[in-house]
Amino acid sequence: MFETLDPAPPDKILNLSVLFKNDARPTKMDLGVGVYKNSQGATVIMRAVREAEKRLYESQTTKTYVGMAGDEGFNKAMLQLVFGEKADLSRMFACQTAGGSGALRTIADLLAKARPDATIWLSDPTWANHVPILKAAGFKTATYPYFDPASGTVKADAMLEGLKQAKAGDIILLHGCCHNPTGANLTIQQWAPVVDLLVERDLFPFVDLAYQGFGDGLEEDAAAVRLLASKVAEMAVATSCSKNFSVYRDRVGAVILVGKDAEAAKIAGSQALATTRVLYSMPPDHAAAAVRIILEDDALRADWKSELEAMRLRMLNLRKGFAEALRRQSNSSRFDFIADHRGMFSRLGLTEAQVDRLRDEFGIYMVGDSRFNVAGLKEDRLDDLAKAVVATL
Ligand code: HCI
Repeated sequence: MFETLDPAPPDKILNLSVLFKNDARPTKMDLGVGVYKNSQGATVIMRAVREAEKRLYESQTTKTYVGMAGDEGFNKAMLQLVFGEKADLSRMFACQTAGGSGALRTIADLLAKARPDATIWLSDPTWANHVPILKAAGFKTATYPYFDPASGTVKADAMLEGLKQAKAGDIILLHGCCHNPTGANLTIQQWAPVVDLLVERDLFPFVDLAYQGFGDGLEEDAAAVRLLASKVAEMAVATSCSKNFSVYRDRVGAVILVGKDAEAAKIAGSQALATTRVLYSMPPDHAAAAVRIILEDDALRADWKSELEAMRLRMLNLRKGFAEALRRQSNSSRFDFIADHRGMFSRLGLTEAQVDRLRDEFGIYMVGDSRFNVAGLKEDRLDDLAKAVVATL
């Protein structure tokens, strides 16, 4: 049996963490996997999460199943987080999933039941795991133009032209905010014609919202999803609590579906649950319960928001500081785009050979496409890093 198998290639992003751990150099820097770190390089448990876990520990009396959709209080709270506290949720459905990746795969399987012949269009570039997840659901994929490496901005006009290649009924995967891997995002003014095009051409929006709160703020980062929901008849959103609640290993995210009306959302939701039933039966509960406790409690919610905001502002400051350090060390404005980007990542625009050199010579770890994790930067080492980058140019 197993002799027929070849070894699977390692996940390129996760594998970097292993290489980093095995590097003995004290000056090494981990700018690889998208996990938030504080200025000491630690991924701490957020204060509100700790407190919610304490309350959960003290009040929980059973570990029996919660239900197919997970924690319904969590699901409602996620809908309010994404669409706003006062939003009309009557044609929305949400169910808890095992992380944002679990939500992506569940939506992909659901869409494959509804429209197996559709093509899913992805931004060029996109998160490396999007393609295998969508292919596993049986979809053909294609790309639309997105990032212009020369300017570090989104090619908004080319994107619109590219989307015109899609056939009615095709699915368009969009990063709701904080584009991974480029950090370059459409402004809300640039979103408007994209949304209009999707409506005109009957293209189905599938939004990956993994970094809400890491870009311009919790509400601002949901603006594109909210604009879409106000204009399109149907859409799907994969959300994640991994980053904004820092609960990575506990695996919490949600599938969100918007239907033509309440009845359509209910039917689509029942098929989403039939999908998770054959994937893993029921989602894990622990951190979803913690997130629900936080979002339903005014004081805990306020504390979570303020800690999340501090994380966001730290990344923004690091962006500014790193762009300035690169300006000093390179005597050029070539890297100024880093300060304009939002979210956890930007690409330096280096070749794979230059990325290898940064790792081998300087102990600086980033993904092969020169994507770096902003939260992995150290305030007091920005010039060291900038010098190393410039040395490879
Ligand atoms: C990322 O670094 O892009 C997000 C974290 C991640 C990486 C690889 C597999 C799952 C999650």
